[in-house]
Amino acid sequence: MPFELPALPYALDALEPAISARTLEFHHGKHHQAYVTNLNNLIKGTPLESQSLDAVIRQSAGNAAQAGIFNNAAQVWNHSFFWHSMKKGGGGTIPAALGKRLQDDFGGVDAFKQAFTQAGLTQFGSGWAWLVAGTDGKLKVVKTANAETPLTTTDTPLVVCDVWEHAYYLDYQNRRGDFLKAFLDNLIDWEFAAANMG
Ligand code: MN3
Repeated sequence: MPFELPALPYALDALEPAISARTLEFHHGKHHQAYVTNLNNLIKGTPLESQSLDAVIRQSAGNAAQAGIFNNAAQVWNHSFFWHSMKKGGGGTIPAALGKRLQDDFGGVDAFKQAFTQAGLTQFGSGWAWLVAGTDGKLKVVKTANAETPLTTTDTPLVVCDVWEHAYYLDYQNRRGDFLKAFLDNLIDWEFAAANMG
């Protein structure tokens, strides 16, 4: 059964003004859809067709002959995770358990935001900024290039921000830092991040 574009967990205009309906329309309806379509075309008639998305990502990772499959599969997964990393009225109260971890592992919410912003700003070219939990249980910020995803590592992703230009260019032009500030202050779904701590 081919993979399908998951519906957005909110209306196209739900994240305005931080992210416009026009950006979401293109980002979800065109970019995310294209990754789904490309993936389905690439795995058609192969054994990967019957695998889960996670399995396709893990099996194609690091295999140069399957770079196209990996890139599209990982981008399908990363974008679905990104939509759920945000909500209307996000950036509010942090669940106590997560707040304590941010305090213990970063020195506080502001220090976390600074580290996350720095990761997003210094990801040269296209990529992603993530809050993850390591196998030692400690929270940390990582950045990945292009389609790379913590799914292929031992880290557990908690929340992500897409820093590809298509994520913010219509609303912020070249101002990636302003987009990251809006993500952290007005969009981030702390409950989603906390739930992913397990
Ligand atoms: Mn994107």
